Amino acid sequence: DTPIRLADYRPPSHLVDSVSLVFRLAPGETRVLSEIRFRPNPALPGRHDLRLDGEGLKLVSAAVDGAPVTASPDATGLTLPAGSLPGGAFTFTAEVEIDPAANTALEGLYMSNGMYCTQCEAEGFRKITFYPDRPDVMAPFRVRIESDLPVLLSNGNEVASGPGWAEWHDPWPKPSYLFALVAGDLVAHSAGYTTMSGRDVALNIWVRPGDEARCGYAMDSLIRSMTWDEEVYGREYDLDVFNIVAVDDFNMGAMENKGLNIFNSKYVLALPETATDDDFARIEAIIAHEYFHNWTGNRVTCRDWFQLCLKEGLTVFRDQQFSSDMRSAAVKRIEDVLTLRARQFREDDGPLAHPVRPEDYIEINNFYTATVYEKGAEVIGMLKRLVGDEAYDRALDLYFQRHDGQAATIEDWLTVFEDATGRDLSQFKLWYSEAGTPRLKVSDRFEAGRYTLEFEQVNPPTPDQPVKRPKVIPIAVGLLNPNGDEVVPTTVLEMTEPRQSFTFDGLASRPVPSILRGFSAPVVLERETSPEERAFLLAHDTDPFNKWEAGRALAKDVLARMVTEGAQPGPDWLDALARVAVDDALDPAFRALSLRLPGEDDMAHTLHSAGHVPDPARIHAARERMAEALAQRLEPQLGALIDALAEPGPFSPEARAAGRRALRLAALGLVTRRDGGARAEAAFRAANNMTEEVGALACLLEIGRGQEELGLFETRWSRDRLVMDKWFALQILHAAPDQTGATVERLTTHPAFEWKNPNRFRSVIGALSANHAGFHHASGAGYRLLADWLIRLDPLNPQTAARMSTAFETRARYDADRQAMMVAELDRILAAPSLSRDLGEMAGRMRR
Ligand code: DPP
Ligand code: ZN
Repeated sequence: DTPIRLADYRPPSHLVDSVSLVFRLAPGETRVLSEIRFRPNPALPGRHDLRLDGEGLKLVSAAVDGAPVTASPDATGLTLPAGSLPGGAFTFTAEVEIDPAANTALEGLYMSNGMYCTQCEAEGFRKITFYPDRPDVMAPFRVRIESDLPVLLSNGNEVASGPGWAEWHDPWPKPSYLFALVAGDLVAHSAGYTTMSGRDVALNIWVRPGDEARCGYAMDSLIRSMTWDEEVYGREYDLDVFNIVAVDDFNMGAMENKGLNIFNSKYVLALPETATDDDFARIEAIIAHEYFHNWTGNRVTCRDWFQLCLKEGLTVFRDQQFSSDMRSAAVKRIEDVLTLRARQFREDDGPLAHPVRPEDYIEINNFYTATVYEKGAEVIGMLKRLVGDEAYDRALDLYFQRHDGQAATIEDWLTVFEDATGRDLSQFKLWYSEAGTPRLKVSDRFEAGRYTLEFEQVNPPTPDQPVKRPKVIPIAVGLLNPNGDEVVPTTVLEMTEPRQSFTFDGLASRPVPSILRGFSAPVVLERETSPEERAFLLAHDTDPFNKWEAGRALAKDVLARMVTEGAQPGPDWLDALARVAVDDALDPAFRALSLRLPGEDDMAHTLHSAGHVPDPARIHAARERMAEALAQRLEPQLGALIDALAEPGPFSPEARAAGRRALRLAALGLVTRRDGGARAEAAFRAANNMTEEVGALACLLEIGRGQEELGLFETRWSRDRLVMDKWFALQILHAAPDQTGATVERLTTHPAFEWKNPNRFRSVIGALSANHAGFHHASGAGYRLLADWLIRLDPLNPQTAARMSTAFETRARYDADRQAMMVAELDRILAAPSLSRDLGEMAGRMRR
């Protein structure tokens, strides 16, 4: 498979003025009739062949202006030679047959539990009909659906319907990846919304009968998203109806198809008894994310797939802003940084590292990554920090004004900021073109009232990018007096050189610096700091992110010494954490995050970066000892803490109540290590919501108990797919390292292990790779199991198989034996007889 390169981009030979489609739905043989109005692209003089993408289509007939097409399709499409085309505009018509019932890849038109559904991003539309399936070809679509199913949906507004058919018209020109169609026996949870200019919009969340009572939180999130986008970005919705459909079989989280968002049902359906607080938070964020795409993605789309971060980075940034406004901004920031480090820093550190805007790919589906999404959002956060909030708002207004209706590039995006602010962003642009996480080294000195911070940035090499240039790094800094008062409030230093110093004058004594406040840039801060200084910042920093970070760094230092030197956790860390745990002046959610110990994968990464070869079993054992020590230290306070945090009254999914539950469960986890599980068993039985039910069960599983509760849980929830996903995942996530493989083997023979369902597959096989010590067990059983299942899934669903193969991306951290076993598994994958392009590219890159 040959790579596609950004440098090879060519504008389309023809533009599309309108598309009209008819779908005659039948599970095994759906007919798709298309009528596409083309005209030569005026930007390209001369006459050109027209290449139409098409894969797996049975061509029944095709014509240009009524004259039959004589060319025949190849494996990836159909070429209409220039000589066979009229000089001006013309109409291409085609009839093709497709087989949605046989579509297990869940890309294009497929079936899920008797319902028809589409997923066209990135290149699924070519599995529906012949078309220039590229985002820079935009057109209005008219769609007629013929089927006996009661609900027939497509993009835009419904214009007519009758028994067995419906017609939809989407007036907004869109690329084919935003096309969607749904047909099924569905019911709607409906509401209305009046936009800022007074237009009424019908809102519907379509689900299977029986699920309509579970849509309330998603609908509420949608309405809050619509309001927020009007208030904060001045963006109004632009159709008469906004439809969301929940589907059980879906490769990703959700999809922003114009006017018809399609969601993985786990990000729509929620009741307090079935969904955890984390589920509620994710539903809110993803509903917002897809809705926000209506402007950042749909109205302004991407010229080509290399520009994916143009819509994804910006839309993640917007959904993060939204969640911060709805919840605690400090807690949201900490959670986002935890995710960034766990996924993106890890990716940047291994063979899959790539720039936020990649320069080549083999399969674009492999680039829906933490780097494009999460680092893409960080880059926008930095831009906003550098230009300031007011200039950011002006730039965004200009962006929408200038590029509405266009397929744009990162260059367009940065030019908007340059024009709005007068800044030169050529150095800043390196954040888009160079992979890797910069290291920021800091040293400081104090003399005669002058405090100097000296920074050095090191930009390590990544695959294919041996040499890097210095980045623009916004470093938010505050200074504290030794008595804990802030003497210099947060100031953003703009670093542009490899080494750079910044001075602060007029200080009475040597200050304590709080550096990279709010995690102002996605870099690794390297600074030799004493435990005392970390404890001081944990107690006194006014920046909540750095306050948490100080505790985190302290915990990681302690854990690292426990792993490498067999040390015991010292009183410094235990005392500092104990103070935070019972400090009622602090937000419970913040306290819960502070009590969360560093993850084992994170520790393996940290130890490897510090020059050690991480031993997963030792890391696991040390982390266990750390939890025991904390439980022992806090034991006298835990009971009272748990009782004080009990939530009287009905369940509320709001952040305040969720934070109290999080702290309560953190305390319960510690108590369980002391009381043998008595309190957790009682909490499990008393739970009236899924957060506490699953939280108490996890506490028990952590100490090797909970078998009886697992049985009760299974009996109670065996008919609920989403809840059963949790049941599968929990047992594997909390299995002891030498039990993980056996637990996976047992659960994969469970009758409810429907491995073709991506959620269920992820809940078992994804949980395997998320159990660090279990997956990296010295026997190699974890590696073997993962490879077995990837090889099995790949021929059916290459996208999900490829996504889950990234468990092997950390290979280089480990010892020679483990590396050899991982290599052997990657080789076995690469030798699989029907290896997909998706998994082939991933395994190939990880094998290098
Ligand atoms: N464009 C989709 C999203 O990120 C892909 N899953 O929202
Ligand atoms: Zn998105």
